[in-house]
Amino acid sequence: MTAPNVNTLWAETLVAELVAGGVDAVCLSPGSRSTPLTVAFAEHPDIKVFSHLDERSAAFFALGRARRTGEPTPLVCTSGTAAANYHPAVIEANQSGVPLLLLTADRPPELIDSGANQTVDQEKLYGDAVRWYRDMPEPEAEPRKVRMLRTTAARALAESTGADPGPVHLNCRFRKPLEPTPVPDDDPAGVPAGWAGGDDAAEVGRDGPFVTTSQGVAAPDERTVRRVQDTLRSAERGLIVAGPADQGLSAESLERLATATGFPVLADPLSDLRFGPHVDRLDVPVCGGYDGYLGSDGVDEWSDPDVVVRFGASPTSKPLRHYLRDADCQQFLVDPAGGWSEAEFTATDLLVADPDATADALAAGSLGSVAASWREQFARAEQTHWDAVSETAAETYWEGGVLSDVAALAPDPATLFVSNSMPIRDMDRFGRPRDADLTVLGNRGASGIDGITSTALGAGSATADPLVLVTGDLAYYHDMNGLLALGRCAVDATVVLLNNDGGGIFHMLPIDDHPTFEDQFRTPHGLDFEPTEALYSLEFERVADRRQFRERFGESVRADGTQVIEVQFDAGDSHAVRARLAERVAETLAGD
Ligand SMILES: Cc1ncc(C[n+]2csc(CCOP(=O)(O)OP(=O)(O)O)c2C)c(N)n1
Ligand SMILES: [Mg+2]
Repeated sequence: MTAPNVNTLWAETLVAELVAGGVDAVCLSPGSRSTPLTVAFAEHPDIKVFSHLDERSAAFFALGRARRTGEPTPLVCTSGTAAANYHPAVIEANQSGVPLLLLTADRPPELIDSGANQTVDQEKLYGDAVRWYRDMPEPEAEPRKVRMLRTTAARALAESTGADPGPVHLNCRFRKPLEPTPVPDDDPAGVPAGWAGGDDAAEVGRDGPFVTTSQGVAAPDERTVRRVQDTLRSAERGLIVAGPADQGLSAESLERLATATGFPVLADPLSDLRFGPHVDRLDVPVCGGYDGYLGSDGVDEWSDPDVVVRFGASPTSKPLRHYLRDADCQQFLVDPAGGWSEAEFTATDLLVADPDATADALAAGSLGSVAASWREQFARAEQTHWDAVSETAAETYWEGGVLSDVAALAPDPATLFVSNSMPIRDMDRFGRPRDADLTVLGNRGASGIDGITSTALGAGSATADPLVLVTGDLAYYHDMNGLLALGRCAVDATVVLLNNDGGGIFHMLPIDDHPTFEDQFRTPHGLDFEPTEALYSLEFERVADRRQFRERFGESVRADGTQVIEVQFDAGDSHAVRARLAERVAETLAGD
């Protein structure tokens, strides 16, 4: 490797090792201090560059890519507040276990706290929200240091992936010259003569990554497997609950466990198990309507489950979380990260092991059979719920009806990103399980309404699937900057914009009748989003009813380019429909 100066050498070495470790894309934002990294990434032939002008959007875009792929896409920004703009996405990545690799450029240490321009304290900027932090030493063409650099690249990738994935932060210090300008080899910023000609591994690297990391898969030990199997075998009313997880339990392992146990499956829309061929193939019901009927009067009389096997994070559905909280039974939580994601404190057993390895090991034994009446109870409740959803959709159009249509009409395959607030709740309640390869993603780690568009577009950039984003109006407003990625990063999407002029979710809270409700909670803004069409070169269309929506949605998912389909609702009316629908289900179930 020939490098004009030590910064170039350092950055090229880091990038080469990341590429050797599997990195094939980067999110770059403009700035001066990051010049060595930016040039090294931009000029690498095997790197696809996603250029972002806004670091907050950049980090959410990288988050979205990682949600879709399970692999980190490095982020590069300059020093100062640029790095702080990564923070919201870092928090989300930390709390939902998504790989991120943050390469923040920084000044040499003597300039910290000196009044130097664009210089802030970037040491451990993201606190405990990262899996690993490293304040990188200043670049130097010294074999031991360069071996450290190569090893650091391998370690950064390993620390951000594996059983407990998350963000990794390397604070990269550079002193001038930052550009690839030649510096004499006897200058401190120069590369010593003969460096490029050596064959030391520090100088040229290895054939492949400098350090190959192999991460084992934790399987439960035999005694644990036997103990859990004994409990499952004696159960009459077992359940499998699949919570949110981007790279969690596979459909194949779920099928094996569900077949062996006969337990109904309650599949969160973010579990990647709500949709897929297993839905029709399994004899046990794969349930998606539980948010609408658990906790209703008709279900009150049901017996509690006597055992629950849970995968993934806490379910999106509050009625399900409460149902599990109130069930006096043994609950096994399988969590490879050992993260104790247990807001209701209902688990009685934590199995720190790989979900597939655990499900497969449990399914290998004979587990007896669960009472048929237990399964039928869920199957009947599901049927009642979905009948009520389609009858209601035929009579009236409400926000939940849009989510029901999106789940039913999304092409196979498709990637769906669903915003926080009511859209994800409505997808949870009204997105009917079906045999289609739908990857449904959301930001439920910290449930922010920021960065939604960018995360969706990042996910879209990592797949050939058609991309659908369902967003609320405040979430759309919050990340309008993210729309620039449509053109700059060449991503197409169908954006379903549910515009109820403010935060419709707040109607569900007791603050609903307080004098401050309108101005400080619902916050109607009256914004007309149509001009985003001209600003971001997309097609914007407002539809008036269900027929129009279904027609435009169907056209858009097959079309090139990006279409924003806005549907306007009154949030109060939508809540009234949700309530009526739930009553209808409860009455039918109570009458059964
Ligand atoms: C960054 C951030 N700020 C504030 C909130 C609090 N919050 C939760 S939902 C919501 C309203 C969202 O409005 P919209 O996107 O229009 O969805 P709707 O409630 O209408 O379904 C707000 C402000 C949040 N979750 N994240
Ligand atoms: Mg809204």
